[in-house]
Amino acid sequence: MNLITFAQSIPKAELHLHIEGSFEPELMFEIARRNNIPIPYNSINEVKAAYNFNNLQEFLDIYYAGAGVLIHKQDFYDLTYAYLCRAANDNVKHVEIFFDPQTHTHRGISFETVIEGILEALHDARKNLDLSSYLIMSYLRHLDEDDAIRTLQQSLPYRDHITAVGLDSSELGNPPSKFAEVFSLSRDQGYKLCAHAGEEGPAEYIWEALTLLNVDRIDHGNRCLDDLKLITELSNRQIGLTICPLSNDKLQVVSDLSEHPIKTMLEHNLKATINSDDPAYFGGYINQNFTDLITPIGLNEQNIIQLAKNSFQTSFLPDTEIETYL
Ligand code: ES4
Ligand code: ZN
Repeated sequence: MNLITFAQSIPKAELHLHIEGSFEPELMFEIARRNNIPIPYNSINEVKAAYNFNNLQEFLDIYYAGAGVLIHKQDFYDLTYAYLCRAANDNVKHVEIFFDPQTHTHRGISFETVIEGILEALHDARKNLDLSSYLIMSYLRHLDEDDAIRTLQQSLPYRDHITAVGLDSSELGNPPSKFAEVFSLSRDQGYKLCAHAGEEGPAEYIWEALTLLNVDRIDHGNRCLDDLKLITELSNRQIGLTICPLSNDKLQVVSDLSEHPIKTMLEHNLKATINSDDPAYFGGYINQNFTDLITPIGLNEQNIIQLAKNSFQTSFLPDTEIETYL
C-alpha cells in the first residue's frame, strides 16, 4: 500500500471543522433557491473563483455571507449531514464539530433552529454511518464578551449536547484576554475549552489561551514555533494542536505547503493533528489534507500513524474510548 492510500484508510478523528465552512457551493445554491435568497454568483465556477484569499478576514467575509442562506432547521440538518457523509468516507470515526451560533442569531435565526438541525444530523450519523461526534459552540471574537455570555446562556437548555466551547473569527486585535470571564463561566457549566490562537496572532495569544482561558486544546497554534518556552510548555503538557494544512496554505499562514511546519511540530513532541477547518472553502476534506502534504514535506508512515493517534488522544472522548482506537 502506498503512503497516500495508507493515510486515507487509517481511522482518524477530526477535531477542527467549522460546520458553516463545509457548505459546498452546490448545496448553497440549492438552499438559496428554496429559501428565495439571492446570491451574488451565477454559477458554481463563479463561486469557486471567488475563493481566493490573501488573509483570514477576506475568507471570513465570504464565509459569513455564505452562511446567510441558512434559515430553517432542515438547512442546518442538510449542511451537517452532507459533511458527516464526507467525513465517514474519509475514515473519520469521531468528529468534534464547531458551530458559530452568533453568525445565525445575529440575523434573526434562533439558537434552537440552528442546534436542533445540527443535532438531528449528528444523531442520524451515529445510527447510519457509525460516526461518533461532539459539538463545540464557538464564540465570535470580533463581537464583545457580553454577546458571548448571552450565547452561553442560550446554550444552557442544550448543555448535555454540547461538549466544549471555542473561540474563532478575526484573531488580530481580539486576544483571548477579552474572553476570560465567559470562558470561566463556560467551565463552571461543565464545558471543555478550546480557542483558536496563533493562526495569524502571535505566540503571546497562545500563552493567553493557556493561562487566562485555561483551554484544554489550541486550535491552529502554528505561531508557537516562534517561542521555545511555549513549545516546551505545550509539549510537557501534551496540549493538542489542531493544525489545518490546506487552510494555512489558502489563508497564507504558510507561504507554500512545502513550508508547512507540522513535521517540525512532531519532532518537538507536540501533539499536532491534521484537520480540514473549512473544507468547502480551502480545497478539501481531511484526507485531502493528508494527501497534499505527504510529498511536499515528506511525511512518512510513522508520522501518519502518530498524527492519527494524536487525533484520538487529544479528542474530548473519555480515556476508555480513546484506548479502543490506539
Ligand atoms: C476560521 Cl480558519 C478560521 N479561523 C478563525 N475563525 C474561523 N472561523 C471559521 N474558520
Ligand atoms: Zn478554524
